[in-house]
Parts: sequence; C-alpha cells; structure tokens
Amino acid sequence: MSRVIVMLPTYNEAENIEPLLDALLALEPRVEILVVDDDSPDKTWLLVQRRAAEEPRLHLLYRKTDRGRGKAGVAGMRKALELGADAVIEMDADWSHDPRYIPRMIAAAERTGAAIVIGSRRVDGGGEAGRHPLRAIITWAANAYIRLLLEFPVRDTTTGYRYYTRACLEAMPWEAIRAEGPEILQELMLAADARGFRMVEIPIRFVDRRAGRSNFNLRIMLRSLGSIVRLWLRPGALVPEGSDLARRRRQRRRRRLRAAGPRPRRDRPHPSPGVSLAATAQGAG
Ligand SMILES: Nc1nc2c(ncn2[C@@H]2O[C@H](COP(=O)(O)OP(=O)(O)OP(=O)(O)O)[C@@H](O)[C@H]2O)c(=O)[nH]1
Ligand SMILES: [Mg+2]
Repeated sequence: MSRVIVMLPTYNEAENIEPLLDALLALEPRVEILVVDDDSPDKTWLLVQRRAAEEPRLHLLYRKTDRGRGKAGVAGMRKALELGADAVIEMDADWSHDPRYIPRMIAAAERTGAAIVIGSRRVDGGGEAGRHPLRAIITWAANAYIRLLLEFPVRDTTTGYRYYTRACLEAMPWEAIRAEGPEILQELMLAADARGFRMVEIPIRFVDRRAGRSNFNLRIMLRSLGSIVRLWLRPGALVPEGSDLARRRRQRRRRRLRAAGPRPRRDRPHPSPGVSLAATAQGAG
C-alpha cells in the first residue's frame, strides 16, 4: 500500500492543529502527517510532539534556527522523501484547506497519472468564501500576474493545497530553490513544468482560517511578487538546460488563441446569421 504524507507547515497554529490532526488521522491508514514547525512561540510544536509520542502516523520536524514558509516547505518535502513517502500532499494548517479533499486528490492522481494534483479555487465547483475582499483581490491579482509571466498550464497558481508524486519531488532541484516565503509554490511549479511533469486541477472550496492570525503581510507579498519577475527573467537551475518548456509554452499560447476563436475583421461586414466565423475566416484566406 502506498504511503501518502501530508506535510503541514505551521507557525502559531496551536488553536487549529489538534482538531486538524484528528481529521487527518481519521482518513485512510496510508495517510501520515509531517508537521514542520519553526519554533512557534505559541508552542504548536509541543502539542504535535506529545501526540507523536503515541501516534506512529504522526511525524514532527522541529526547526529551531530557520524561519519561513519557503524554507519550511523545502525541509518538509525532503524529510517526507526521507521518511519513504510515495506521495506528498502539502496543505495549510489553518483549516483553509479542508481535509475532505485528500481522498479526492489521491483518486485524481491515480485516475489521471498526473504528477501534481492542484486543489484549485478556479475550476468549476471550486471557489473561496469568507475572506476579506482585499485579500481575495490580492490573490486574484497575484494569480493573473503569475499566469501572465510564467504561463503555467493551470488556473490556480497560488494555492498551497497540492499533491506531488515521489518521482516529481525526487526530480526537484532543491538546492536551487531560493524561496523564503510562499513563492516556493511557484518555484516548485516552474521546476515541475520545466521537467514536463503533468498537472491536473480538482475543485476545492477555500475558506478563511478558522482561528489564529495570518502570517501573510505586505513584506511577504512584495518579496513574493518580486521573486516572480526573477523566475521569469532568470529561472536558473529551476529550468534545466535542454528543457522544452519554451516550445510547450508556444504551443499553449497557440492553443489559447485557437480556443478564443478568430475575431471578426473590422473592415468586413459581420457574418450573416447562420454563417460560422470559422468559415468566414477561411474564406477570407
Ligand atoms: N513552518 C512555517 N510555517 C509557516 C510559516 N509562515 C506560515 N506558515 C504556515 O503556512 C501556512 C499558510 O500560512 P498563512 O499564515 O495561513 O498564510 P496564507 O494562507 O498565505 O494567508 P491567509 O489567507 O491570510 O491565511 C499555515 O499553515 C502557516 O502556519 C513559517 O515561517 N514557518
Ligand atoms: Mg492561511
């Protein structure tokens, strides 16, 4: 039976973590948990440590000297591989990501053979609720900007709810990942895309955190947005030499244009009803 490790980065999630662990442990027995805590002042790590002493499916990576969602993510993914995970799911520990989607993610990976399954707010059936309008607008704008520059083949590029196969994680250039914060999500997506790993999206309903305070702030946002420009201009080892990413991006662009359909030309009368635009465009040669 394959082992799926759910990696939870935590910083001050003491009010959320225990019920979340209960919900995750109630899933199938092949689901294990790895909490990656950066010495949270509210002692989230201590709650996890106590529980892990009697729960073999729960693991803790307690990081005392380093901080940040990005570095915690790298350390957590590498630790999950070391623990022998066949697949890793990353999710937030504040209940924004509902554990009930985990079986659907595993099923989607098994059904499609994709290397990454994205818990997406931007496909049919997905969405978000209860967030401050400004926060929702920031997420929307960040997503549009990332899609414009990095041309990922998915609609939700900022979600932190994702499933990765072991093969995909083993191929990641961990030393080249420089993210300190949430931009690790785009670094991993770019590295996976550049190596031709396939991604699929399944719908999730994202809700606002249940308790505690967001770690997101203006400094993190500006640094993340700046890092997207760096990834666009100088992706470094995230995009290996010989990658056919540029060719696939061109193909995607062409496909998008085709899906948008030809536009009626201004200097010609609009096609009469019953004549399809495609036929008109062809006739115009
Ligand atoms: N280990 C670790 N985890 C972190 C750090 N910063 C944030 N996290 C965790 O990463 C997840 C996402 O962080 P949040 O603070 O919820 O930020 P967000 O989801 O981008 O923003 P909101 O929508 O406002 O909640 C949560 O589980 C946090 O506890 C950090 O420095 N170290
Ligand atoms: Mg959150």
